[in-house]
Amino acid sequence: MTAHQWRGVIEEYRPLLDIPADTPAVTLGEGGTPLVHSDWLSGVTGGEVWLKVEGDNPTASFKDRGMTAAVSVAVHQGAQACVCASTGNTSASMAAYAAKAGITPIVLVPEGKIAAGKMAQAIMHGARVIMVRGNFDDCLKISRGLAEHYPVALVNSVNPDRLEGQKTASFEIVDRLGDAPDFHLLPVGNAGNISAYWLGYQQYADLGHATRRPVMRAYQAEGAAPLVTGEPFPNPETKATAIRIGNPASWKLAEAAAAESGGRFAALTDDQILSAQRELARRDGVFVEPASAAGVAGLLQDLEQGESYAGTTVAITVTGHGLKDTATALEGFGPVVDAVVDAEVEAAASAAGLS
Ligand code: AN7
Repeated sequence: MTAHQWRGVIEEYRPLLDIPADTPAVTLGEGGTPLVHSDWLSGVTGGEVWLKVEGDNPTASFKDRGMTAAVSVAVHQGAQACVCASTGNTSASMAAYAAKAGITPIVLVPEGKIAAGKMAQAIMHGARVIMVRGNFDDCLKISRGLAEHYPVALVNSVNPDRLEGQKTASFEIVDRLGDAPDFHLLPVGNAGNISAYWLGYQQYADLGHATRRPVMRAYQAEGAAPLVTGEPFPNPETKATAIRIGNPASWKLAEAAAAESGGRFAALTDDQILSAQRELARRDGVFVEPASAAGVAGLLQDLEQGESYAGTTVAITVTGHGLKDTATALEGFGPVVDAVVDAEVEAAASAAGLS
């Protein structure tokens, strides 16, 4: 028997993607990520809670799904360089796919607000990294300006090809569960992901692959919660730097996803987000970056506020890997090693509480 080799989201789902039919795929084998049953959250809710673990993508975040599509189309159309604004994950992903394609990646990031792992990725993949004295929203304006006036392809999620690749995550969830979940929970920053998930769920329902569409519930950090308040945040602030975004580009699409699905947006404190991150790592064995825990923190907040998920199926996207930002993860702990001992079994046993 030959094991099935996952071919990346373009080849797995090409007939369902609205990209030029003959576009060669620039792929690193993205997608096909695990849907992990959360025993912890299923127990807490009395429902079936599944985690879509997007940190298991080639550059360790969900961004690779959209990036394979955007870079493939850009290269097919003759691009020699691509540009994006980023809070870190988009730039890491873009740099990798540009490297694979042999084109130049240019990334604009807010100075001092990028997790070390993400910065390392952009640098290792050969990106020209430009630090901007400003926030993500400023970086996006500049990226749009560069793409307008210079021969570089813009691959932020305002590029519709990004959503085409990104929506494959919904397909995978339905393929795995046999139908759409009742609820889908996820973090929101620039709002490309929620827009893409909704696109995918609708498409699958229209094709008859799912009998229903999930209710979309999306969560932001309270210091960067424009979709909750209805107003842009000129100075967004949160320890979950990935979603430190004050004026999401896909604002209208995200609002439509929430409204059409009967869903909503809610805000979380940084403490709620970081606590959910730790609990998820300890209880389910899934280590995600801070922003990625917002869906889990949101579920817990909903329960506290009297919401019930009993008897329902819930999918939660955990968007990026915890190794991207170990500094923030470890902030909540004291000394990271419990004990230092001499190289002896007895000493280790005693320190481990075994004797
Ligand atoms: C881990 O990399 O916007 O609502 O520039 O990295 O689709 O923006 C990252 C966003 C959630 C929010 N979780 O998704 C960027 C960037 C993680 C993220 C989000 C991001 P969108």
